[in-house]
Amino acid sequence: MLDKQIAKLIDAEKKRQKKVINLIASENYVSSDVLEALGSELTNKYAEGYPGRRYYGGNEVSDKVERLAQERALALFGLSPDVWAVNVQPLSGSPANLAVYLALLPPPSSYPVSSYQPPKIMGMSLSHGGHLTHGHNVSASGKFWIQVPYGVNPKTETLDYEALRRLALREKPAIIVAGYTAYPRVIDFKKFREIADACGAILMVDMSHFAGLVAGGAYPSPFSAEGGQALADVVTTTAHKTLRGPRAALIFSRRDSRELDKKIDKAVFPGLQGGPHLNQIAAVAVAFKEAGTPAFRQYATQVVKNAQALSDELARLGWRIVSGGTDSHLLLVDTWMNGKGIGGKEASERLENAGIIVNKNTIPFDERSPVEPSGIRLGTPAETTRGKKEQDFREIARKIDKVLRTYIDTNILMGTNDTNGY
Ligand code: DSN
Repeated sequence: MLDKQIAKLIDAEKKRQKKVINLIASENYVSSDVLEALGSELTNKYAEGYPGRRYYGGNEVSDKVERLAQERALALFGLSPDVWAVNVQPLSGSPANLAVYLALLPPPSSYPVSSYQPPKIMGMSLSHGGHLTHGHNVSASGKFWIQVPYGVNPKTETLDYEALRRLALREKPAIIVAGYTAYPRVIDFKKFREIADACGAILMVDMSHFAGLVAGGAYPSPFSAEGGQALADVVTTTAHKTLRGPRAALIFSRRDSRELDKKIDKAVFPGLQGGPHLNQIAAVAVAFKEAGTPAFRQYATQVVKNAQALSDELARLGWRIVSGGTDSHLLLVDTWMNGKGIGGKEASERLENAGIIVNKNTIPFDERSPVEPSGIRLGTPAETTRGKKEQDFREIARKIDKVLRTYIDTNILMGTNDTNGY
């Protein structure tokens, strides 16, 4: 590369990634084929529109790339193109979710001004593990529409489907969103389907975090239940988390008389985006071919086993694991433990100094703030890609324990256990 400054920074980041233990639950390491597709000449091309319906000439290759990505996306999740459509153009997860709302929730202009009530999006609160785009008021999803927030049961720290049903029947949301960024347990999509049917809502599943586990058969499918029962109406996902692809997102929608797919296509382009990033779409196609292999199935199973080993060992060492464990690629550790431990911010900083990268995270019913929360979120996808197994994760748990205990013991000795301003 002629640009030495950027070359140096890329090299520094490459070295940093190699050196650390990466436990960020939403990160992964892509293959060199994915990188090659991302860095290809496809980045030079404008292809506004959809295959066969572009606004620029010269798109015969673009059409093939996009169609191949669509075919592979449907095949990866065992979906028939007669039943499901997929849009592979969203640039990332937040715009994908926004496109769904834009497509399916009636805009103010369709009502007389005096009678307009913004439609409701029922989504999990950020502090319980939801995502900003599930209706939080700092995101466009909570500014243009109204969030009906839900959370977990205070005792079990897991979803309480009866409480969800009552809330949905009372609030009558237009869309119910399932699928979270910091919820370690499996989601009962059948129960969500029943709740959505009971209140007439569209069921949207944001499977960004666990999509790779679904593809690898290590987590329940949000598309349909065993026996073929239809579950979600719309499924969004990013490609770069457990799916181990490039930064990108996709929207799957059920084909029926509601024409969800047509509305979603229009919302993505021209509603929200211009030209698709073809290099990114090609890289998605590459990643999805990789994710369809037996090796990826083994990877997905190992990701979950590793998270369980990490969780069990931390629990054995005395740490409180939110909900008592994990069924997925991530776990939440209550490091604060009512003031007897260490705040999440401090914990993540101490761990980073020791070469272990995690993120601070609120825990359900957190009494501290999102900037100084009570916990940390740990995930196993990235280190599992590097070949780590259960014994490696038990070792990582012991390292985490040692770093955090050293800090706590030092501060208790100094009588300054609480350094987070509480
Ligand atoms: N930032 C992602 C995560 O870490 O979960 C979600 O967008």
